[in-house]
Amino acid sequence: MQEELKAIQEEALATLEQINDMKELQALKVAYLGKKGSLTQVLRGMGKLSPEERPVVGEIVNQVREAITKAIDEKSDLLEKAALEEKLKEESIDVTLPGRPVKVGGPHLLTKVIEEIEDLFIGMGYEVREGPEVETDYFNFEALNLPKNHPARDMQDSFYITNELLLRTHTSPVQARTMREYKGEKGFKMICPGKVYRRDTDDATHSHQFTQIEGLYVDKDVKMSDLKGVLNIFAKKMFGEDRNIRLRPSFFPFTEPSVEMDISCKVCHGEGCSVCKGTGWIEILGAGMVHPNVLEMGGYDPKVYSGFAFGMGPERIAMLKYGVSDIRQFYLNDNRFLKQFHQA
Ligand code: FA5
Repeated sequence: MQEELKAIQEEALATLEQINDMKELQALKVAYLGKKGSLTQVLRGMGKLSPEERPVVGEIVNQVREAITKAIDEKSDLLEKAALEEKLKEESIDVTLPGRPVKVGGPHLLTKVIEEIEDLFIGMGYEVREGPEVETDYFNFEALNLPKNHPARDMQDSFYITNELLLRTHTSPVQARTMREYKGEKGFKMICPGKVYRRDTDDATHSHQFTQIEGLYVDKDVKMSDLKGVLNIFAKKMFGEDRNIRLRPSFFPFTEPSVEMDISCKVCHGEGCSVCKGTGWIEILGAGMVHPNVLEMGGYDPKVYSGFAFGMGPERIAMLKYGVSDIRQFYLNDNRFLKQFHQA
């Protein structure tokens, strides 16, 4: 029986040598140590041994079982380690491989120009305000010295929602709203960027929806020369020190006197070319001294307070600054156009 046990041990260890995966190892464990395994079979035969032989053989059985168990455990450790190494090898990352490029977006050109203008005026002490795009007839027109049936209402064709509500045609209603908030008690400087809507036919320089930036400075003793100074700083910072500005008389019902501001043409520097239609100048905004009626309706005493206001179109400014020849490019979201300005 001792021989038989030794043979089982040798056979088990030899088989173990050949094993290369966990399944086979499990099968081997069952074949030798399981309920029906070879070692168990031998143990069953121990009943036939004499009482003296039993402890001796029992001890040998235990030794054989221990030896086989130990060898199986060692093999199991080895296989697990090998499997782990294999997995790590498969999942390893080659850090020297070039990375996949991540496409980086950027703000829309119009957003950049609006933010640039905002920064410029914030630097001169202006606060940035907002107003509703769906506006009342009162704030869009009446509070700006444009009573119902006033012929100047035709200057801005409107999208009416009801008799009293419309999509605002300009950012000027925010002038009236801000004056009412300050209740005529103190001076202030504000700008208001935002979307506006007009029944204009779309072409290279007109859109039915576009943006404006309104500016308003109300205080005691604000003069036309202050307006000229601020617009001059704005134009030079925005377009370059070598550019000149020109104010032409104009008409807006909410300012008196009213002006339009031209900037010297970037291409011909005032000589006259096709970009400026031969005039040497390009119009970029409307402005003027706040009309006394508008100050009064806003709660300010026009004998004590005065103010200037301006309204510009950031699309037109961006077109001039970056050489964009068609306003519709701003709204098409064509990435070939937009990405040219990500680094601008
Ligand atoms: C106004 O809207 C006045 N509210 C501006 C103003 C404010 C004057 C304060 C005095 C005091 P105007 O209609 O000219 O004015 O428009 C101002 C600017 O908006 C224009 O100079 C132009 O740059 C831009 N603009 C006007 N219509 C369009 C359009 N259809 N598409 C794109 N830009 C436009």
